[in-house]
Amino acid sequence: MPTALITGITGQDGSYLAEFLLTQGYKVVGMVRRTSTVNFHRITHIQDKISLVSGDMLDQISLLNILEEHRPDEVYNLAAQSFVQTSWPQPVFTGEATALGVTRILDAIRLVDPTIRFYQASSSEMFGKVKEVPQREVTPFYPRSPYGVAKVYGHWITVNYRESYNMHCTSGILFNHESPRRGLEFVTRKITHEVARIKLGLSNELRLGNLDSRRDWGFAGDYVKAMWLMLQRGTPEDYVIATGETYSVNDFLNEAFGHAGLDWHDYVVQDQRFMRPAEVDLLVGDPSKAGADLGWEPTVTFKELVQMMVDADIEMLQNGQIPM
Ligand code: NDP
Ligand code: GDR
Repeated sequence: MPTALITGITGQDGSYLAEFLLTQGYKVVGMVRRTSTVNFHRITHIQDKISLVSGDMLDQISLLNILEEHRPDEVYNLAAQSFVQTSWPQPVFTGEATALGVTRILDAIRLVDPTIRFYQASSSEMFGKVKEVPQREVTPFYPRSPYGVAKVYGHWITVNYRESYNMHCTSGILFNHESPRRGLEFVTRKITHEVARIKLGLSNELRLGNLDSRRDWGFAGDYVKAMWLMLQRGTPEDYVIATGETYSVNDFLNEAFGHAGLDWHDYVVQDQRFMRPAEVDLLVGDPSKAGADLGWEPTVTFKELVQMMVDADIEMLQNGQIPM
């Protein structure tokens, strides 16, 4: 039975990846950081099937000890300060967790067992002010936030360990992927959760920032499978994972409110607080290399994704559940 270590298992992707690896027969070890309140709501349903260990991307010793004790075959490094907007007021913390954290875990792997296969959660935010459309593995980076800069560091240190130490290190350049488990602060979930509240008479306003930015939105459940496929390759390489389609925040609003029988113009207010100091206007990925090498393709359309999220939020509120 192969063993996989997931950092960031309490996050959106960590929970889907853990579920997927269990179906593949893995022993799943998840690293969680100490918090004063337990935040295992995304993994409660599988908690008896996985092992949780305590560690932090800021603490090298904890990473070394976890690797020594559990000797994983594969490490999926999903842990990060992942909210772009927070990276401006917290640029140093973002760099510590999202950039230097990658070096900490890579070097711990090098010391404990350099044959461990490693996946790094790179991001389309690295393309930032895009240099070509659509973006491919070879498109130059131009990050537009401290988060994007930190991810570029994480990306290149992963490539560097692959080339310096001949380690099986892969960087997946994933475009935005969403689900009913998406954090409430990200624009898609913020919209679908508020649509549900408005529909149920609990709210009558949604305050947003830039409605014109365009993203390539896919379903998180599809994207974690691509992470695993990358580590099964004999030769480690980097891959863009995306749908190849782009929609604006406006389009998302139309679809989400429309699905609930509402008109977003009646509820949405633009608010300066949610505007960013620098914006990434347009992202759209070209996943053809992943299609050719990994046989990967997305299975959920934009419309299906939005409807899935709205339906899940309405159901969650109707059942009185705490939002994930
Ligand atoms: P989330 O924000 O949902 O999850 C982030 C995870 O990282 C959480 O489990 C969090 O723990 C953990 N974490 C944060 N800081 C630390 C730390 N110092 N030590 C240990 N754990 C820490 O992100 P997603 O699941 O959406 O994304 C997963 C990864 O993929 C991230 O690296 C993100 O940057 C990247 N990515 C995501 C994309 C997306 O569209 N979702 C696209 C491209 C890349 P806690 O629960 O305690 O906060
Ligand atoms: P992003 O996701 O920055 O692309 O990063 P987010 O959903 O936060 O923003 C997408 C776009 O929507 C605009 N926007 C708003 N965003 C938020 N959060 N809140 C608002 O009120 C709002 N109004 C408009 C933003 O300006 C932006 O243009 C996500 C994260 O998961 C990263 O970790 C990951 O690397 C990238 O996707 C790929």
